[in-house]
Order: sequence, then C-alpha cells, then structure tokens
Amino acid sequence: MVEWTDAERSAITALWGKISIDEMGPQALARLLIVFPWTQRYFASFGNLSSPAAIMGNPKVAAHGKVVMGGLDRAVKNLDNVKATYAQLSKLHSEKLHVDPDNFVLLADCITVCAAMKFGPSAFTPDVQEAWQKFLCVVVAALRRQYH
Ligand code: HEG
Repeated sequence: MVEWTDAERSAITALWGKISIDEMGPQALARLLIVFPWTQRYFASFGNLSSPAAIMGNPKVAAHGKVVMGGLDRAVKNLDNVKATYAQLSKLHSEKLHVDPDNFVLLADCITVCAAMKFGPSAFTPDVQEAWQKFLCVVVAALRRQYH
C-alpha cells in the first residue's frame, strides 16, 4: 500500500486542478502514438494515423485522449485506494482490449512531458514532478494489477 506525504497529496491535487483534460488528454495520446508508433495497433478503428499531423488532427484521437485523461480523475480522488478504483479498468485493458501493459508507462511519461511543457520549471518543480510521477507509477501499477 502506497503512503503519501501531505506535501505529495497537495502537490498532486494542486497540479491536477490546473490540468485541462480537454487540452492535455489529446496532446498526451497524440504524443504516445507519434513517439511510440507501435501503440497505434490498438487504434485501428480511429482512421488516419499516417503522420504526426494526421494524428494531431484526428478527432477520434482527441476524443479518446480526453477519456483516458479523464480516467485519472478517479485516481486523484481515490489516492488511498487506486488499485480497487481501477480493478475493472485493469480487467478491461487486460482481458478485452489486450493492451500490452508496458504501454501504460509510455503513456504516463507522455503525460509527464505534456505537463512539464505546459507548466514550465516555475510550477512543475522537481518536488511537484516527484509527487506526480509517483502518482502515475501508482496508476500504472493499478492498471497492471488484473493482468495474468
Ligand atoms: Mg485505455 C479505453 C483509461 C492507457 C488503449 N482507457 C479506456 C477507457 C479509459 C481508459 C477510462 C474507457 C473505458 C470504458 O469504456 O469503460 N487507459 C486509461 C488510462 C490509461 C490508459 C487511465 C493510462 C494512464 N489505454 C492506455 C494505453 C493504451 C490504451 C497505454 C494503448 C496503447 N484504452 C485503450 C483502448 C481503449 C481504452 C484501445 C478502448 C477504446 C475504444 O474502443 O473506445
């Protein structure tokens, strides 16, 4: 069970309060699909993913980016219980979607890069980054949990 310091809790909650799901969700998913192109295999139904411009302009990528990023809201609101919160979502990715769980880490890193670009060094300080990446590690561990 993960332990959070008060400083980590407030850093995560404060950063999350500043994140626009509608802005950063599409950016992070597009980045994943561009930088790690093998992740495109799960989105065959999304249409044109043939270039960075096509990916960034693809409305299905944008819509799904918002869904994925929106999924983090439940984790932020259940910091002490992320594993149980994500049990169904983990099962879905494992048993139905068959997403290779290594890809969760890649998306988490894309989200961190997007946050760093958006907020810059004065707001995305090393302390904030530490708490944020710990949070994403917990999210990834919870998503991996129902894999077998
Ligand atoms: Mg996943 C669906 C969250 C990583 C591929 N993802 C979903 C859904 C949520 C979610 C909330 C909708 C579930 C539902 O309809 O009930 N995803 C989520 C999180 C993270 C993640 C929080 C990691 C931070 N997903 C992820 C990765 C891939 C992936 C790395 C593939 C590389 N997700 C994926 C696919 C779907 C979802 C293919 C179904 C899309 C669809 O057909 O609508």
